[in-house]
Amino acid sequence: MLHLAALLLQCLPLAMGQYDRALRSCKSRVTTDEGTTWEYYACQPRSIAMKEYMLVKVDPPGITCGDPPERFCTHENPYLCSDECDASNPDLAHPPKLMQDDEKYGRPTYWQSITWSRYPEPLLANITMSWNKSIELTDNILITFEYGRPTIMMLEKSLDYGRTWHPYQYYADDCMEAFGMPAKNVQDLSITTANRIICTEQYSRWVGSKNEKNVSFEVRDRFAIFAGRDLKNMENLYTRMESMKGLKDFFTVTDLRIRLLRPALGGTYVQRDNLFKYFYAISNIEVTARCKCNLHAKECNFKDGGLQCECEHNTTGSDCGKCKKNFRAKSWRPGSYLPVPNGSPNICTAAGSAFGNCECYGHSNRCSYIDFLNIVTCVSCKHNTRGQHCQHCRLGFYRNASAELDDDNVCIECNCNQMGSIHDRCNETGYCECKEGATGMKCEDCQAAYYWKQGCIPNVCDDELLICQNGGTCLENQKCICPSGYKGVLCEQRKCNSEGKDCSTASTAYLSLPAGFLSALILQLATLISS
Ligand SMILES: *[C@@H]1O[C@H](CO)[C@@H](O)[C@H](O)[C@H]1NC(C)=O
Ligand SMILES: *[C@@H]1O[C@H](CO)[C@@H](O)[C@H](O)[C@H]1NC(C)=O
Ligand SMILES: *[C@@H]1O[C@H](CO)[C@@H](O)[C@H](O)[C@H]1NC(C)=O
Ligand SMILES: *[C@@H]1O[C@H](CO)[C@@H](O)[C@H](O)[C@H]1NC(C)=O
Ligand SMILES: *[C@@H]1O[C@H](CO)[C@@H](O)[C@H](O)[C@H]1NC(C)=O
Ligand SMILES: *[C@@H]1O[C@H](CO)[C@@H](O)[C@H](O)[C@H]1NC(C)=O
Ligand SMILES: [Ca+2]
Repeated sequence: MLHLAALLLQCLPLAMGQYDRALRSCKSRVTTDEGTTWEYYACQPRSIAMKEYMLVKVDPPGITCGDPPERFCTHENPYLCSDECDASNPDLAHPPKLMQDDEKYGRPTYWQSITWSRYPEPLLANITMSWNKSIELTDNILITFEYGRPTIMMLEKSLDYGRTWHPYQYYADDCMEAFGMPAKNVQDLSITTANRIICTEQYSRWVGSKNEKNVSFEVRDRFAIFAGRDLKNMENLYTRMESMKGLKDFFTVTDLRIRLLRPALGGTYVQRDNLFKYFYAISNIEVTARCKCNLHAKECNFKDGGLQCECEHNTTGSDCGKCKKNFRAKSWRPGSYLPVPNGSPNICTAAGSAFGNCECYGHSNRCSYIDFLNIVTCVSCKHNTRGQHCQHCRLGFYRNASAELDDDNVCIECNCNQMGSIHDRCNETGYCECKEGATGMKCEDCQAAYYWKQGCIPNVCDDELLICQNGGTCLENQKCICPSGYKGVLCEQRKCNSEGKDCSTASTAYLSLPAGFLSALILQLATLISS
């Protein structure tokens, strides 16, 4: 079996098919003296034309031509502006879906933008392609432009379903001028720079709109850096994918975005008197890739509106990215391309089959038997877990109630405010235990009548109960600034001067009554006297 696969690899035509035909089975039945059992291998789905499954969005709104109807002309025929784009007429409309249709017969169908009538304001458009699934590119991305390729554009990618975007490749007729980057070709790259983001001038110079229509993102040429010109030595590529950090991810995307930044100019500067010949038109976007299934599936099917791996090896998830329930004796691992040619399946094993009956929820790879307790326990629980089955959170962490017990992020740090809390532990809902005067989930706030100064300190004065008397003003709840002639914490005492013989009696009276009460009393007296 092993030898046959290796033999097949060497004899197949040396095209994409070779890369594709590797690792096509996840298991096979083997017969030994003891009977029949299964043997498991790393496996991956075949690569397919992904344009069929992509969701295309064009931005900004209103960038598609035809609403209102518009005339345009071509660089080849710049003074014959008889072509028309009209969104309401199916024969003259150029909606985005024409970038991904099948063109078996006749003339190309294409999406087209409005013309550059707002020159010199730049004519910008984004074309975003989404799969809602991680996919791994296996061949060049080809974008086919009718009426000339853009002078400046770039390709971006996302690995997280469109939340964050990263440049993938820059394209310009003058890379230095457009992006401040030196021009490079993928052929200039080496083993250590194979996943470098470059700017290329190869697809942006004017060569006539009929001669060269494609703009490419060169996946094959990058593979060839490892596998040789004719992609004969794919094993070397696989080996590198396992060992070179970021190489596998470089070819993985969930979304792609073409940013069109300046249309074809026909080999000359912009002619302001005829702006009808500047626009974008794309007839096809070819993305060849396979579903990313972490080498745990050989099929990937369109289901419930999206592509989904048919996970084997007792894995699950849209990318087979975790172990099935009850198969979490060890942490999940992706399959490996190594050793060639069959790789390693790294299957998920049933709890109980590895060592006694010890489930560790994927937070530990090791169990150990404790003699005097007569139990088997998980060793070195990871992800801030603890306990016999790594089923509890370490002190200073609390359980995320909406996460499964085997989630890597099941334990969330308490993050108690050091000044405001008694210790760094929290209860099951993440609340910390607060020192006197502190409040809030993390004890980061103060209760009323306290102020924050490396913890919560009781107010000396404020606007409610501890009001500064006799016209004093409260400074940051920390002290009353008294007018001259008064003193005391709340300025409640008259300063004694040489003739003030009442002042000692007055101050005793003041002191024996609460300040608030006293001010209310004075106020009442004053109203009595004045009425
Ligand atoms: C295109 O997308 C980029 C982010 O990837 C964004 O900054 C830019 O504003 C978008 N342009 C248009 C015309 O929507
Ligand atoms: C994306 O795929 C996931 C499952 O893989 C599904 O739950 C979700 O609804 C999909 N989202 C969209 C927008 O289709
Ligand atoms: C351009 O790309 C298309 C696929 O979209 C392909 O059929 C065609 O042969 C390519 N043309 C050139 C010149 O590479
Ligand atoms: C997965 O689990 C099932 C039992 O549910 C078992 O029959 C099968 O052999 C397991 N597969 C692998 C690859 O371990
Ligand atoms: C808890 O887990 C859920 C599900 O995995 C996740 O969506 C959520 O962000 C987590 N909450 C926190 C606070 O990390
Ligand atoms: C955690 O503490 C907060 C605040 O004291 C309380 O409201 C909550 O009920 C507590 N949760 C549990 C599970 O004890
Ligand atoms: Ca088309």
